[in-house]
Amino acid sequence: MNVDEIVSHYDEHGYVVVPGLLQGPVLDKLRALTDNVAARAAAVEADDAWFDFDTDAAGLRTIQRIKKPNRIDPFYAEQAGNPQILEILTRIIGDLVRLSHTKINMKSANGGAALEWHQDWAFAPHTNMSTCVASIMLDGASAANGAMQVIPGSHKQPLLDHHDEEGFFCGAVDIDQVDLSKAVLLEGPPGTVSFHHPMTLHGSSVNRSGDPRRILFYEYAASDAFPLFYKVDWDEYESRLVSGGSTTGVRFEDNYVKLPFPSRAGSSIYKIQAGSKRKFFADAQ
Ligand SMILES: O=C(O)CCC(=O)C(=O)O
Repeated sequence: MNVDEIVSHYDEHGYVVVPGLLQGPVLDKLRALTDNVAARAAAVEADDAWFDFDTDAAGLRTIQRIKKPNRIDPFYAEQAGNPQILEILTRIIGDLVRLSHTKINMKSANGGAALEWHQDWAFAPHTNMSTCVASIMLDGASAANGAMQVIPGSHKQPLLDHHDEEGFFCGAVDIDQVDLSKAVLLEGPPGTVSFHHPMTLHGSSVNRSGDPRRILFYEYAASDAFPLFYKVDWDEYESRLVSGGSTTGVRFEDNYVKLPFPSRAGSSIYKIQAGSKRKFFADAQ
C-alpha cells in the first residue's frame, strides 16, 4: 500500500495495518531497549512509576505494562517522531502533532491480561477528535498471542457507554454492542505498525501462546486538540511536540464526550476493567 492507500483505508475502516513500517536498526534497538528496561523490573517490588505487574497462568509475576517509556529512555521519545510514522500520521491528524501518551503493553507467554472492547475516546476525550494511536509490534502479533482486534467502521458510530449500571466508569462496552462477526485481528511480524481512530472499537484476548506479545503504543493528538481533564505541566507538555510549532490555540469540535469518572480504580485500563462485569476476552476459551 502507498501512503494514499494507507490513509484511505484508515478513513474508511478506522484502522490500518502497515507491515514492515519499522525495521532494521530502529526495530532492533527498540526491541533490545525493551528487553533492558524489562530486566530492571526484577529489582522492583510492586507497581510503581515505571511498571505494572501481573501474574501468568503458572502464578509467576510478569510485567503487564511499561509506563511512559518516553520518559524512561530518550530513544522511545525520539522514535515518536519517526519519519515513517509521521508521514502517515500527519496525513491523518494534520501537521501539528503532539505525543499524548506512551506505554508498552507486555503480554507474557501463557499469560498477559485481556483488554475488553472499548473506544479510546471514552478514556481520553480532547477538544477535537484529531487524535490517533500508532501501535508498534515489537514482537509478531497473532491470534494465538493476543493481537489487538478491531471492529472496522465502528469509528463512524457514536461513543458507546463505558459506565456500568451503578454509574461507575468501567472502561469497557457491553458485548451486545459489538458485532463480533466483523472483528479483524491486527496481525503482523515485528515492526508492523497499526494506526487506529479514537472511536474504533478494539480489544485483545489473553496470550495463549508460548511467545511474548509486546506492543509499544504512541498516542498522538493534533497540537490544538487539548486533553479535557488532564492537568498539564506546560513545559513537559511542550516537550512532547513532534511536528510543527507551539500553539496555545485550542480547536473545538462538536463531539459527544462522557468523562471517565467516577472511577473505582484510578486510570489504568487494566485495573478499571478488572472490576467490570463486562468480560468477553477474559472469559473466552
Ligand atoms: O494491548 C492491547 O492489546 C490493547 C491496548 C489498549 O487498547 C489500551 O491500552 O487502551
